[in-house]
Amino acid sequence: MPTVAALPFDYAFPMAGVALVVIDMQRDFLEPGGFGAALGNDVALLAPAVAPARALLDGFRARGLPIIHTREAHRPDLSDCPPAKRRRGTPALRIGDPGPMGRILVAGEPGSAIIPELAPLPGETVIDKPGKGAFHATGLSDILARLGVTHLVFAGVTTEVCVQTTMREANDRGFDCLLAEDATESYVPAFKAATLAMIRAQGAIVGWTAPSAAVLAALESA
Ligand code: TIU
Repeated sequence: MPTVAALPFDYAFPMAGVALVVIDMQRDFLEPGGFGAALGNDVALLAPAVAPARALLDGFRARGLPIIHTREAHRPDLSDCPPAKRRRGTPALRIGDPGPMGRILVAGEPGSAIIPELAPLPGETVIDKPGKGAFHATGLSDILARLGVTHLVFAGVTTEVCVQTTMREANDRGFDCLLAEDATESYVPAFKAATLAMIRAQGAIVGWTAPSAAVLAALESA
């Protein structure tokens, strides 16, 4: 089996059972004028994850391996947005409000799109999710079961919010999960570092972490 030099120890995965999950690499989080900026964040902090995420996409695409893209995006009528989520905090713009990239965090609006560099290709799965975790109120479990997937490699944003939540959901569902360290970013660098540490603590209590190059090296060895 291909084996990634990972922390806290090697991560082996079957080629027939691995998928790449790219979390929420949307204009709403990575560009000015979207949800991330409305919450008061410096969106430029997420940019370093783009090239490593693209390298992982290229590696999985070259081998015909399954790829799942997620978007945090609500229905236009906000029927899948809990009022508590919309009320939370004192953002400049709330979910559903009109902004420079269309309505904030609403499916089909320009801000909801995945950034062009990481745009899904035909045949790749795209999941709109109303929560931070990608398993909550989506068909992701069924999709992965149909594909026979047991091992998930994660990239995307933000590390401690949607990526970590989804990894924890996946871990509880029995998947072996690895987070590509350089293909994820946070608006709060200390939170990224803490998340990587807590994922792999206690003997991979949530999963593994490794540089994207180590994942690609394992794919190449297969
Ligand atoms: N605010 C923040 O860091 N993240 C989110 O709201 N969503 C995702 O992480 N995708």
